[in-house]
Amino acid sequence: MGKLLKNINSPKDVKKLGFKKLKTLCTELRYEIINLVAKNGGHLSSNLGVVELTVALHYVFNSPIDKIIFDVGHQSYAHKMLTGRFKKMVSIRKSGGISGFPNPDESKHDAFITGHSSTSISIAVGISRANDILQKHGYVIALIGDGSLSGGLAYEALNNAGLIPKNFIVILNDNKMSICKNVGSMAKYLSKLRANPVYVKAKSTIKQAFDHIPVAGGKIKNLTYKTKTILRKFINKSNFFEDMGFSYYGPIDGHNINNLIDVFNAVKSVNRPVLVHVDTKKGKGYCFAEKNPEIFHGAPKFDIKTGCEIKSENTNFSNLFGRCLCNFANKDKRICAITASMKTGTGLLNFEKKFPERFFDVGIAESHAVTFAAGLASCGALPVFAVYSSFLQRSYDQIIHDAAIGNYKIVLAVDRAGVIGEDGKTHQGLFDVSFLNAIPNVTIFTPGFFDEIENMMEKCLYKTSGVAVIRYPRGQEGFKPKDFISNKGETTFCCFGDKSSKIAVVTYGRIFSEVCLAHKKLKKSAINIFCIKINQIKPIDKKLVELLKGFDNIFFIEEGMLRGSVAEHLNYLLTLKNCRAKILIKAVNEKFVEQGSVNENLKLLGFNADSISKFIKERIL
Ligand SMILES: Cc1ncc(C[n+]2csc(CCOP(=O)(O)OP(=O)(O)O)c2C)c(N)n1
Repeated sequence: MGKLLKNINSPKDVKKLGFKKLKTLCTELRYEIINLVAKNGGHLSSNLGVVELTVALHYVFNSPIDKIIFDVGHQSYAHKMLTGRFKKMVSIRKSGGISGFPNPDESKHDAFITGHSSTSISIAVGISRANDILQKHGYVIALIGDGSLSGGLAYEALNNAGLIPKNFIVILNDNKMSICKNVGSMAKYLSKLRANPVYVKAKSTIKQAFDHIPVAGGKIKNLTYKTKTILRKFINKSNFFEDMGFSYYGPIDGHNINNLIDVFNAVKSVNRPVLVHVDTKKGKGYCFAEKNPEIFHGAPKFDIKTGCEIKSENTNFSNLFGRCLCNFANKDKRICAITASMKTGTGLLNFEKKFPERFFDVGIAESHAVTFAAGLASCGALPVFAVYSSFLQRSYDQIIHDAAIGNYKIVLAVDRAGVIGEDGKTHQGLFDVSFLNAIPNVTIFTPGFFDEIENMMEKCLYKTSGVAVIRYPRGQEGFKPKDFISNKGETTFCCFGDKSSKIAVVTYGRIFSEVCLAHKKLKKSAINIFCIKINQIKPIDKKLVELLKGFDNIFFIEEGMLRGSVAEHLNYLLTLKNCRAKILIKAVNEKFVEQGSVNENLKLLGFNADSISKFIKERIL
């Protein structure tokens, strides 16, 4: 396989192919994408859905002069293969390898870095305006999914984009899915557009329709092929996108490459912003992904023949959190759960089944989720918003302005805290502690072991006021020494190791397991350390500061950013107490952490047992 692909070094080579060969190219791309994701894991369904779309874009437009911006960017594998990276794709998502998302450092054809959703139209508006100011030429094309169109940023951008005079194209890739089935009024509206009998039955030709479009220098004539697709504009003039200042075309069949090419060619000449509504199937061409696009949205390695995961995850923090929340919700009818399009990843599937009237999927709308939660709380409900650390970044002002200032009781269950592995720098969960640390009326709990979740959840729900945060990593708990007494997260901090030691090693969350392993290693070199695990990192218990005052060496190991860290704050509190200990902090400083497995990331950052013991050994007084 890959006969054509092997010879494609840039989009110029795509343009040389005839229509028949373009179809073969699509087949090759699908084959390669399936094989690649089966081996490396990655975003399968979304990539299979945009193969024809991507080929058509590179056939018609002229990247990198024309800029193609992929929203989220998880669907850019075919684009990468067509832009000189086919042979390097084996390294996708691996340490030092090709990114699973667009990355301008990797190729001039990746117009902009993406990873979080709903940014593409804003980016495109910026590029388009810059082109005007700097008198540069070229089309700007934003590719956005129907799921990402549930994010507020997309509407702010549409609001600005409607006035752009030309060369501005939004392609709405409508596969009816976010990660799960798409939700909300816009999803319903799109289904109405798709279900319109004109789309389904029309026999008109594109030529007939395009004859009416005002273009530079007259009307488009002589389009050569016939298709059932007709431009909806002429059948139903009133539609949301038209009202926002766009010329709307579609829906068109996103797997018919000839159609796509003709429509893209035609809209090039429209002197208004254009929105092309493309109907695609998530997982197209791989039966298991077509049947179950959600499982193959972000898939671990799998067996191609059976579609089964090679390594499935057992009990993990996310599903334990979900179970625990259900138990509390059984007893307390005020409790509701909120997700921003991540119900499976955050462990809320059972909650949805058991308490559908108290479950809210708000779409990819993290900012709204927090303010919505504050609104619920203001009237006596007890909302829990489960969200990945990285996506919580979207809600910063809402946490301060809408929840914390009013001291409303909302719970943030912050999943994927810490390094997250293969998705890389756009998805790392390394900032939440720093940005939450600055906000008054916020309490933060950090379980490192499964048996701590319940107590900490209870504290979040009933024993704190204001914004209560419980943050935990992806996956399993780490090493737990047999003689470690955790108090199941009841205390604000707990300890392990040699009480008479003058060396304290302070940490929280999963890194405590690495510190305990380092304790074992150091013991072999006759170095005894006292390990402290903080369970409540904000506010810090005064008793912890008193305890730490008695040590000669204090090491803080923190899987998060240095600035705004717990270590930085504890250091400050110790200075106020005239503590004379030598204090050293290991945290992430002034860098974005690249992709790699979690273990590779932890090692690279110096957070695994080997690095921690070395760090301590080399620096003790
Ligand atoms: C701000 C933000 N929240 C959540 C996510 C996680 N996420 C990645 S892809 C995706 C679904 C996107 O749906 P859509 O735009 O329709 O693209 P599709 O995968 O269906 O092609 C979600 C929720 C994200 N990337 N960014």
